[in-house]
Amino acid sequence: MPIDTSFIKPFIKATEKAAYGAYLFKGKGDKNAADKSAVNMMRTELNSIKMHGKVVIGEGELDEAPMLYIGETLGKSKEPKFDIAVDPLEGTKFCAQGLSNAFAVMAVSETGNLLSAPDTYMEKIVIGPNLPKGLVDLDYPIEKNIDLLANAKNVKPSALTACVLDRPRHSKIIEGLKKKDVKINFISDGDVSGAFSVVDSKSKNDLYVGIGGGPEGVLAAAAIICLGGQMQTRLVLTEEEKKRAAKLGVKDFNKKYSIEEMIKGDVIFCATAVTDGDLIPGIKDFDDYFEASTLVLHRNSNYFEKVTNKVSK
Ligand code: VTB
Repeated sequence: MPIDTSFIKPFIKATEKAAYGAYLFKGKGDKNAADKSAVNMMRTELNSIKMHGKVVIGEGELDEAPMLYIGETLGKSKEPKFDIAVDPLEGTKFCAQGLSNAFAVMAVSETGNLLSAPDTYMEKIVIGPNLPKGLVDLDYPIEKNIDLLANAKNVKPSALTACVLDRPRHSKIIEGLKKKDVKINFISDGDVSGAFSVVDSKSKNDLYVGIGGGPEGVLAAAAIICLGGQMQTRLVLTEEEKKRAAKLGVKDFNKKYSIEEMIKGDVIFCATAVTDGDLIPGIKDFDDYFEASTLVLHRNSNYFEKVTNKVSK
């Protein structure tokens, strides 16, 4: 069953409010305060919606997060039932340092349709739409993935650009990309927007690859699937984390997930910019209202808009 489009507006409001909450701490050097404020605002807003929402991706488990923890139920009625993935402040460092690309992000599906990824690392590889299914694979050497992608796009590897989180753990990937003369667009943080950049028509990235957060992987997948992109992921788990993953229902710790296995059925995705982003401008503050810009996607209705609203405080 698709999600009724009447829910789009209230969900946008939730990320708008979260973004404003974080914005109040923009450039103040305190990422925890910014995150807490975003969490608070988003939770209040979600609780005012006529739904029964369950947090499946959130701030952590109950013992580590008092609000928007995994399993928390939100909303003020018993129906309809939704699963909700939230990252009230994606890019806490960006916000605290007043840098671009901090967002409040959320995805909503019907019950059971979002992968319950634990808060651990996740390997990710993302390519855009209109490419053969299963073209690239996490188990192929990066050089092979580049050759396959270049071939499918009918260009030379040197014409491709890959987006990679700038981390020492990616040295092998970076080495391979350099060998193939692929251009690299390094990002310091924020791999939801990094992954999304591959499916946004304005962006020049052909590939997103590397290890980032698991929850961020599911959120990015929600947006990417709406635009027909492909994504493959695999959790990266320590022995301790395997126990946590098992509690969330993960049986095969080495499983490679396709995007269809991460996001089943219909989904709504909203991301409101806190600070100016590559795709949309950040919060603008006025006396009794603020202006917020949000990327909104709804899989079932093929809806993709960049929405700017004046929101009263
Ligand atoms: C990742 C990435 C996020 O933080 O979780 C990263 O998915 C943390 O990675 O988008 P490190 O542990 O290597 O710092 C973000 O970039 C921002 O929350």
